[in-house]
Amino acid sequence: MTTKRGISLLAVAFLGLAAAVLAVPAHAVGTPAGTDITNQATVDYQDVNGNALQALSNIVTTTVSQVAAVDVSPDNTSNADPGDVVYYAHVVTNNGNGDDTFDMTAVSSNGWTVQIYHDVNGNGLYDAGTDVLLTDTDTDGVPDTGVLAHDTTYDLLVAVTVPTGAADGTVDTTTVTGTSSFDTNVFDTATDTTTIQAPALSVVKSVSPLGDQPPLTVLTYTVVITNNGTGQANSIVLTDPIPANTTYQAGTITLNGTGKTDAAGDDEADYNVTNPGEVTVSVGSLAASASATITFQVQID
Ligand SMILES: [Ca+2]
Ligand SMILES: [Ca+2]
Ligand SMILES: [Ca+2]
Repeated sequence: MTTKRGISLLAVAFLGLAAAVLAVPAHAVGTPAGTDITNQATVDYQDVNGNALQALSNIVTTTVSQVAAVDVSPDNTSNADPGDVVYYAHVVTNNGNGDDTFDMTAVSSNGWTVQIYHDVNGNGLYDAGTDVLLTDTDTDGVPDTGVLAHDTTYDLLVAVTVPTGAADGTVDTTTVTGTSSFDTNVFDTATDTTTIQAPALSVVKSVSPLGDQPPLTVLTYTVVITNNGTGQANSIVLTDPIPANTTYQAGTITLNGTGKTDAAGDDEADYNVTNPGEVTVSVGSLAASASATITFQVQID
C-alpha cells in the first residue's frame, strides 16, 4: 500500500514536471489554426490459405479552427514631476493560434494626454526618430499592432504626459487595452500608475519683538520657507519690500544663520539692488521637507 502510494505520487510529480517542461514552448491555445488533423484505419487479415490481405479505411479530416488570445504586460508604476512625459514599456503577445491584429487603447484616469508608440528597437525606452506612433493598419479607426503571427510579441511604449499644474500627490492610472480583431470579445489590459511629486512651498513670517512698539525700535523679520511637497523646488527667490515708516538696517540679512552683504553679486542676497527698496535672496533649491530661514532688520522711523 505504502509502495503503491509512493509510486503514484512519483508518477504525479513526473507528469507535473513533464507538463511544466512542455508548457514552455507550447502554443497557448494549442495547435495552429488551419492545421489538418487526418486519420485513417488499417485492417490486416488473411484468407483461408494464410495470404496476408489489407483493407484501408477512408481518410477523415478535421481542420483546427482559430481561437484568439492576447496578453498585455506588465503593470508599471512610476513617480513623475509636473510636465514630465513618462514612458511605460509593454509587451503584447498573440497567445491565439492564428494571425491576429490587436487594437490598442490607453486611457488616463485623469484625462491626461496619452500616446502609444511602437518600441521599434525593443529597448523599453523612447528613442526619438526610431520609435514611432502606432498606426491604424486595418483602418478600423483604432491604432493597432499590425498582423501578429501566433506566439509572437510586439513592443509598445505608452507615453503619459503629466500636466504642468498637476498637484503634489496626484495619482493617475492609465489603462492599456489590447483587443483581438479576430474576436473582439477577447482583450487584455495592463495599468500604468503615475504618482506626482511636486514641490509645495509654505512661507511663514514672524517679527520680533512682538506687539506694539515705539519709534526707533529695531524689528527683526524672520521668513521660513518650507517645502511641504514631495518634489524638489528650484530657483527659489525671496523678495521682501521694506515697510513704509521703517529704515532698513544695513548688513542685517542672514540666510540659514549666515550673514550676507547688502551688495549684489557677491552672495545670495542684496538690498536695494536687484529690487529697489527690497531685500532679495536667491535661496536656490529645497528638497522635499527641507526649509530655509531668512532674517533682516528694520528700524521704526
Ligand atoms: Ca526604443
Ligand atoms: Ca486598427
Ligand atoms: Ca550680497
